[in-house]
Amino acid sequence: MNNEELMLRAITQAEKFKYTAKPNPVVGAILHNGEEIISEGYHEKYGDNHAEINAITNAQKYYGVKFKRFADLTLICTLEPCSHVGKTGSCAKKIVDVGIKNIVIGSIDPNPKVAGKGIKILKENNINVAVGLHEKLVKNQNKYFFYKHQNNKLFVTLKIARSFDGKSHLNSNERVFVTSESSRKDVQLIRATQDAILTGGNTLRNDNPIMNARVDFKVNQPKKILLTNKKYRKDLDFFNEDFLEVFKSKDLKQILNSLSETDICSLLVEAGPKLATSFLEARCVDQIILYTSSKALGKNGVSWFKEDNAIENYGFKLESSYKIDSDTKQIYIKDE
Ligand code: AOF
Ligand code: ZN
Repeated sequence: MNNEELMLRAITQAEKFKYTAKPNPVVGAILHNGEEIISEGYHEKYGDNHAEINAITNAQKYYGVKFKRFADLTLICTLEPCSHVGKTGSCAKKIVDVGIKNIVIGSIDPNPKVAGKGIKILKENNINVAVGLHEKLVKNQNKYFFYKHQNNKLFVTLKIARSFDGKSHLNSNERVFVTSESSRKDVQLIRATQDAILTGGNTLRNDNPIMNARVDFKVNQPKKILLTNKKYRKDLDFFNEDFLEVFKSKDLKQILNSLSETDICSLLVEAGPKLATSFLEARCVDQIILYTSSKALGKNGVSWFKEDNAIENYGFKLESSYKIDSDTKQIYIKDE
């Protein structure tokens, strides 16, 4: 197996941990001697060891058996080894300490805490470093992480579920399911991919939502954020251990800026028509996921938007369209 094949393997295997590593990137590392893989390591869970540390620890079991010196091995890393001491130690320093001399990296880490500093440490210690093998795949695999650090803001997705006649809910606030069970299951999968979910006081009061990802696999649950300047009950399920913060301000840009100081990269907005419209008007949305039911809510329904074609009016274009039972799911992205 050559470096390219092993990089593809590291990328593919790292993908398994995309729901548990987030909001961190998924990262894979493989140590090989040109003929065989000595060890592999992955960043399996947010807060746990980084990929390189796992690969080095796993290799140490074969020290003197499968290899004599780390200097005889090549390390494949999908992402630049970190320079900082975060929740665990610095990967670049560990690589220097064990004496690895050859490294192939997929992409530079865009996180300003690292961004080239890891590679600098490696080079200063006379390690051969090659960067850029399957860089695009690594960037795509960690889309939200790269978007955040390259644009200095979160990637914001707005979810809308509407009836055939463009309504969100009944004006009596009586709870009705607008879209099908399969569409609602799909929303759970979307939640599982996100670092945080934001909702407003009206949704909290009317629906009493838990706003977690109810899926049958392990997830580092999205952090929950509430936007309201009115009173709310604090004994609701929403305020469990994944609850992060309540914002009273109406300044959405400022709220998003303050969230981007945390390690959150992606945000799902699941709110009612008023807050959804505020996000769109403030141009704070990168993507809209729209579920449309085949059923109408009629004259007692509350409309999402004033005009039927509102999404295009906010500067979005249709990217893809799917059928879910009798509903449709459409993804809109910014028309730039
Ligand atoms: C690596 N290897 O496997 C990963 C890296 O909070 P911490 O200490 O876990 O650090 C998280 C940051 O480290 C993350 O934002 C990204 O810049 C980098 N991720 N780096 O060397 C890894 N997952
Ligand atoms: Zn690291």
